[in-house]
This record gives sequence, structure tokens and C-alpha cells, in this order.
Amino acid sequence: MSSNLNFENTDTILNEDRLFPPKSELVENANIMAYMKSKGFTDYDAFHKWSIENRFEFWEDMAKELHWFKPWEKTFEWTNKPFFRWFVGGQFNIVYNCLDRHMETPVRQKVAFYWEGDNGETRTLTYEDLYKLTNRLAKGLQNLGVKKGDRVAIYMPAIPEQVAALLAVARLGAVHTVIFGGFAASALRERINDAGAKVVITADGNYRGGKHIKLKEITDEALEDTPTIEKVVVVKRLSNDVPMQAGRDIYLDELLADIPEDTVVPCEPMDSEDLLYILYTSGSTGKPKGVVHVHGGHAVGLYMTTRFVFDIKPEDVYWCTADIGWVTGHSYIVYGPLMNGATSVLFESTPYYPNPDRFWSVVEKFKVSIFYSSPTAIRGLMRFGEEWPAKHDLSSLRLLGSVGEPINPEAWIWYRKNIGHNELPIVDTWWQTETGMILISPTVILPLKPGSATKPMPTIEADIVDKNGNPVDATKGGFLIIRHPWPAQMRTIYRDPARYETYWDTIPGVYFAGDAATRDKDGYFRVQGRVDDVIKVSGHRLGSMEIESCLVSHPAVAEAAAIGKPDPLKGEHVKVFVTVKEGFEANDALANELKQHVRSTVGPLATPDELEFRPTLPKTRSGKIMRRVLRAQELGEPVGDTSTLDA
Ligand code: 6R9
Repeated sequence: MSSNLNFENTDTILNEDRLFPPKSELVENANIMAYMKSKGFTDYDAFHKWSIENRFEFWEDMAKELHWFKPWEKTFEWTNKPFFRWFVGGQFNIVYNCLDRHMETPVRQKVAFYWEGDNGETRTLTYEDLYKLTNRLAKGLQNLGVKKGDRVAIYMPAIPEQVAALLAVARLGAVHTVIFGGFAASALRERINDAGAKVVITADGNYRGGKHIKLKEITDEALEDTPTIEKVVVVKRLSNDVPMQAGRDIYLDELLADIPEDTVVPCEPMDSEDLLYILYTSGSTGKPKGVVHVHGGHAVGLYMTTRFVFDIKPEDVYWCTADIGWVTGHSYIVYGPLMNGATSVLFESTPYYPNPDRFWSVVEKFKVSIFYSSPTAIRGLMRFGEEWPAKHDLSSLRLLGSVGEPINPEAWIWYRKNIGHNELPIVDTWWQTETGMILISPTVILPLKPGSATKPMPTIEADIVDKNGNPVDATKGGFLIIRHPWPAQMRTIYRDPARYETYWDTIPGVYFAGDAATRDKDGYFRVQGRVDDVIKVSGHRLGSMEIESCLVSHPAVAEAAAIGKPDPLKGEHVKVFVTVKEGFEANDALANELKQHVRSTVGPLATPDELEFRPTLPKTRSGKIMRRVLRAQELGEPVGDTSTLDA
């Protein structure tokens, strides 16, 4: 991994020093302030220092707010490094904390989700509704033979049944693996096979931005070679005709037909460290890795960050615009908000459909008070001008958030001015699939700097170091690392523990995030971007290797290299370099065909914006393609160390 690090451009640090202090009433009423005061603090830095020295006390306090079937015996264990365990010996189920617990309180009748479909149709589900749907679905899955430890793949649109599917699977103690609906058949197949999933839950299709997505047909194509799949559950979203394979496929309606409304399938009491889910994400090399998250500590981390970062209060209406197919959706659409008893919006459409004020019309419709979205969406909407948000009453908003990629100060300021009434705080949350929860982010008590994720969460020891782990001048930048595990952190890579270990031995003994960052004199972090071959297109994570292996599967392609290139809108876009095999002509028709090949094999997100034919690609003497060199050439930057380059 280390040979691939391409951290050279530290001089791109932004000279951004505007400071936006928080409003005093926000600070006084902040959830985090209440906790800080209970420990004798009103200053965040002093509190943060305390939290590092007393990290177990902090996490125990958080864990005690949740329901445990059996309390833990030991808060933390790190004997088999780099593997660790939290809340050892405890018995817990995250779903009990999302649903069952609220059945005893007024939250039962509270709205869990306002759902907004692509065409503006809506559904409202209370916590009780979601509890009932989840229980019936759990029963249905049980009837199909799903039990503790089994893997269930979820390939669905953003509809309430998708949320219920995650919860039903986890309720049974089975393990979900959600695949983003924008991934194509072979990406779906690869993930199903790696997870060894027994059941897939999908839909008969949906519309997104008016575009028909044929989920069932794609699923069928993926299942042509998935030996572990026994059953396919199909939710009727469109009620159109889709092929159904006798004996394998069943509509959800039929599965639930004989299951009474008041059916209860008790939550399986899980060990704190038992698997909750596998989520595939892209790394530098190789196939996507199955990031493993567990029930206990993971829940504690999500409960805490949702409460402190988004400062959720009982009367808030919270909306995270991510897709449940990515980690942001897992943590901050499903688990974090539900554990906090929040009312959320679930959105099936896009920011631009039918017009570029769709977000703002939804904010107005449901009186959204907390809005969490991505820099790409903000930049995209900026292009259409201020008149679109101005058409709507956005006065319900009180807090804004951002995630997925660095937010440039210009977009930050636009967001605050046009969406945030020129006064709302923006929580720029830095985290990763692997971190499970937000690690560096403002809370509402901190003064903000545009484009800075500000400071680490309680107990999180973030630092900036060189490739040997030595301290550097952090204002100039270096590698972002974290020194001690936190409860929501990934436990391993599914079936590939060696790959997990690379996170801890790239820079020995610390968690290597794969990002470059700076920290200024006030301790404010600015995350600049990846230092490996991960490409972030519109905040969505892709790996160079996945795109390259797809390209070389085409008969005309000899070799391929994919890089991320800065893009004013998408953050990065994909550029590929291709050498063709003898007998093939490198022309526009082939270029288009190859782009289409990536689109239909990996998924639309991965489609290269640029494709360049080259007679050869730069390689190391051992034959590895040096993407780093291609990227530097492309950006007009120094190529750096080429001592291993094959001349
Ligand atoms: C949550 C999520 C992780 C990578 C991460 C970094 C980038 C995420 C960011 C950010 C700057 C932020 N990233 N949030 N960069 N500022 N607020 O996006 O997870 O898909 O695993 O991606 O995203 O590069 O390393 P994931």
C-alpha cells in the first residue's frame, strides 16, 4: 500500500481564515454542552482533552443510554492487535434500540419517516408502523429460512421497505449487505458472492429522476452465477410485470400475506461483537472490500454522533439526502436517527427532478430543520442560481451538514447564505465507511471556518504525520491518522483480515485513513483528499482497480489505468488510459464503446468522462502500472520519485 501513496501536493492548502462564531442560544441548548457541563466543562478543547484521558468513562456514559439485554463486562480489549473489542461480554441488538425501546414511550406514535417518492408521492410511517412492518418482514424472512449469521443482500430503491429490510435482517441476527441501486449486475454479483448471501431483497424497479431503474432485471442478470442465493424477495414498487423465477422469487406481498399485523419476532440477543452488516467499499487495490460493522460499539458511536453533531431534539425533522446503499445512509438515515427517536425524511428522487429546487420544496413541505447533504449536490445546485432556493420557505431549517468530500469555501458560503439564511451552522463531517461514525466534525458549539471539518469528536485522537508516523508541521499537511480505536470502527474486512491489518501497519500502530490533511494553529483540520487510488466521484467512492479490471475484460483492451481528475462539479471524475491489443484500432467508436462497457458493468457512476489511448503505460520494473505518474502528468505536477519506473 505504501508504495502507492501519492501525497505530494501539500501546497494546495487553502488560505481561508474567516471565522463564524456560533450563536449563544445554540451553544447553551446544545446536546453536547449538556453532557460537557455534567463533567464540569464549557470549553470544547478542555473537554476533548478530558475525553481522551477518560475515554472509557465517556463511552460507558454513552452506552448506558442504550438498552442492553446483558451489560458488558469489559469496556475495551486490545490484546490481539490490531483487532480490538468493545463492550466485551455484553448482549445487545441495535434494532431493539431503534424500535422496540420506543414502543414503551410516546415516540411510538411519532413519525419515523416522511417518505417522498420520485414523483412527489408521500407516505408517513410512525415508529409503530415501522416496528410492525419490520416484525412482519422478519417473520417472512424467517419463513424463508433466514437465521442468525446468514447474509442477506439488499438491492432496493429508497422506500420505507428498504429501511425495514435492514432492520428485519438485523433483528434476526442475520447480516445485511446493501448494494447501491446504481451498481450494475456484475458489481452486484461480485458482492453477493463475496458475502455468500442466501437471500436478495429487491424491487420490481423504480423511477429516479424520471428514469426507469430495472432493479429486478439487473438482479436476475447478477444471479446467473451466484451459487449461494436461494430466494429473491421482490417488493412491488411499480407493480409492473417483471420476470419471476418459480421456486426462487416471491413478492413481498405474498410473503407477508398470512403474517398478522401484530406479529412480533423478538430481537435476537447478539454478542456486542457479532456482525451487523458488511458494506462493500473500494480500496486502492483489488476487489471491493467488505467492511464489517458489529452491533454493540457501532450502535454506541452512532447514537452519540447523531445526538452531538446533528444536535437532534425531539421536535426536529431531520433529512440526510444520502442513499442507504452507502455508509452515510446506514449510519445517518437508518441507525443513528432511529436510535435517537428522530423524525426523518426518506427521499427517492434527485436534487434536479423535476426542477433544481426539489430539495427546497421537500424542506418546505416537511418543515425540515436539519439538512445533511453533499458538496457535489450543493455545487450542482449553485449552478442553477439563487432564485431556486429563494422560491421556498426554508425558515424551518436550523442546522446544515455536509459529507463525502472536501467542501470548497465557495460552496460552503453559498450553502450558508442561500440555504442557511446567512446564519446557520454547517457541520462538515469527515468520516469513512471504515470509521462507521463521524470522526472529525464541528458540533454546534464551535466557531466555524469554511471548508474545515474543525475538530475531532470526543475521545478521537486525530493527528497529521509523515509516512513513518513522525510528527510534521501540520499546517503544511501530511497523512491523517487516528491513534486509538473507537467503538463504531470496522472490526475487519470480511474474509480478508490481512487486508484489515493494512490499515494499522501502513504507519505502524495507528489507523491510517488514506487521506491527506492539514491542521491550523487553532487545531482546525482540513481534509484535502485521498492519497491512494480511491476516486471520489460526486462523493461516491470508486476504486481504480474495479474500473481497470472491467476495461481489460473487453477484447480490445490490453492494459488500462484509471485515475481521478479534479472536477469543478463532481469533486473528481474518472479518466482512463488504455492501450489496445494488436488488430484493434484506437478510435472514437472504440472509446465510446469502452465507456459504455464500464457503465453497464460497474455502474453509471464509474463511467469515464475522459478516455485516452496510449501506446504504452508507465510501469514499475515489476510491471505495476504507475497511476501516480499518470495523475501527476495529467495535473502538470512534479512526477516525484520515479526510481522504480521502468524506463
Ligand atoms: C462518509 C464517506 C470516505 C472518504 C474519506 C475522504 C472523503 C468524506 C469528507 C471527506 C473531506 C469531508 N470524505 N467526508 N473529505 N471532507 N467532510 O464519505 O465514506 O464513502 O467511505 O469515503 O471520503 O476522502 O477518506 P466513504
